[in-house]
Amino acid sequence: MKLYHSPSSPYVRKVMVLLIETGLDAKVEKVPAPGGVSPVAANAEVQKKNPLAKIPALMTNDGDTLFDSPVICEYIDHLASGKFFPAPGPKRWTALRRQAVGDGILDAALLVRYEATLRPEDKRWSDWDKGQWQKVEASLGDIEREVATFGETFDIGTITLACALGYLDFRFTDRNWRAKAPKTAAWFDKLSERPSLKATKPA
Ligand SMILES: N[C@@H](CCC(=O)N[C@@H](CS)C(=O)NCC(=O)O)C(=O)O
Repeated sequence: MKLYHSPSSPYVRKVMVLLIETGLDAKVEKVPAPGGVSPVAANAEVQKKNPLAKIPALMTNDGDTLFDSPVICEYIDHLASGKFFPAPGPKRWTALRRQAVGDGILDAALLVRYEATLRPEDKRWSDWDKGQWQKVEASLGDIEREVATFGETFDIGTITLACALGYLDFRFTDRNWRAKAPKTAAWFDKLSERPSLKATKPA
């Protein structure tokens, strides 16, 4: 299998954590998207495999390409023991909801980053930044209210939340999310000691 990969992509990180946790890491060749990916200039190589021109994209041994990260993660989990996506029932709905919150934080944070790094300065719109960041903060508020119930749960939900928080640390240090969600920060710091998260921490 081959994975379009970038060490700074938080969605790729989800996939990498799953690969390491399931022991399948060595079976997947990591391929950098040549020249990188951008929402304003589709990467032609990646787009041959994923019409959305986004990473991660996983080329399977059957000749299919899977995307996006929730689909790839569930596929990897299926190839292994099926431990990180609970079977249909309350645990699964909770895990998938948490995955949606984590992915949603990332989607909003990435839009903020693209606005700040890609949009020409004279065309930037501060309401855009505010609107997207408000989603990040509301989501952090939800996690902060729920985090005491996480216990030792380590599934696709908590993995995604960890990748989202790691991305906020990586790209938005100045916004200091930790001050607004101290219980979440403590949970995240403990979870970050796990080898799969240490090995994939963006530098
Ligand atoms: N929903 C997708 C999001 C993937 C995504 O946005 N990846 C970024 C890199 S971190 C990307 O490829 N951006 C290029 C673009 O938006 O065209 C997933 O979960 O995999």
